[in-house]
Amino acid sequence: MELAHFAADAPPDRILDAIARDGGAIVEDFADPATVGALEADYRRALDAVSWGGDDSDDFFGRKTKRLHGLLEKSKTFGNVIDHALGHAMCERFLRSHARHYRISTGELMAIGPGEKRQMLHRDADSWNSFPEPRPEVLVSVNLALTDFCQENGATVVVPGSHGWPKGRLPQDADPIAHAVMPHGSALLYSGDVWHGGGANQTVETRIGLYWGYLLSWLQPLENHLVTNGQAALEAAPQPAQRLLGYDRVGWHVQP
Ligand SMILES: O=C(O)CCC(=O)C(=O)O
Repeated sequence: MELAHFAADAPPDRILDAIARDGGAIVEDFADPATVGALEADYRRALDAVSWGGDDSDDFFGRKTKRLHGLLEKSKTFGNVIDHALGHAMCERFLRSHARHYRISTGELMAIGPGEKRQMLHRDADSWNSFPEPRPEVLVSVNLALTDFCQENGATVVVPGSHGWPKGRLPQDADPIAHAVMPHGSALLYSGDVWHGGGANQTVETRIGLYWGYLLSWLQPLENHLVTNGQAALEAAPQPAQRLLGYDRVGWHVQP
């Protein structure tokens, strides 16, 4: 099974309809080559400084995976890429009926190294799991491929349609899965409710994905961006990025 693929200039509603139907879709050329090149160079430098697995190492976080946070401080290009028209369009469609604003919950660079096993399937929105059902959509996410993603090197595994499953239904081996196979510069856009996970990497190369998730503004982001990035990086960021990273005064006064 495959997720729908779109060119970056496809009508946004077609992309959003596919996400609503399948729980995820792939957009090619989501970021231009200069942006992808800058992000890759900055994060490869930062990746060299951390060890595989790290303190969080377990079957979920991965023993042959490297993860980075504080992504704005490590690359100012992060502040541009999160302010993406399709990211905003996803939020308008899936989040805005439940909130006046949305912001980034966490930015995470996920580098899946050679020999990494397939990650357990999970739903990102389960980080905010105390809602009565049916719960509103709380999170929509982007995983931007900084290297090519293929089935052999750990392309994200998605269970299409599973974002609509009732609470308590768990993925079974017989459920069809899709691998988010895509060239670098493409992005997997997906619902916080869709079951998914990192794929196994059976190659000798590292697969690098740049993740960020847009969250309803009245929920607690997983990352405290001021702590992970520091004030100087946030001060230097463009205003839309500051706002998305919670470095603004929204909420101090009533907005029309
Ligand atoms: O790296 C990926 O493809 C997805 C990983 C993931 O979903 C996670 O670590 O939460």
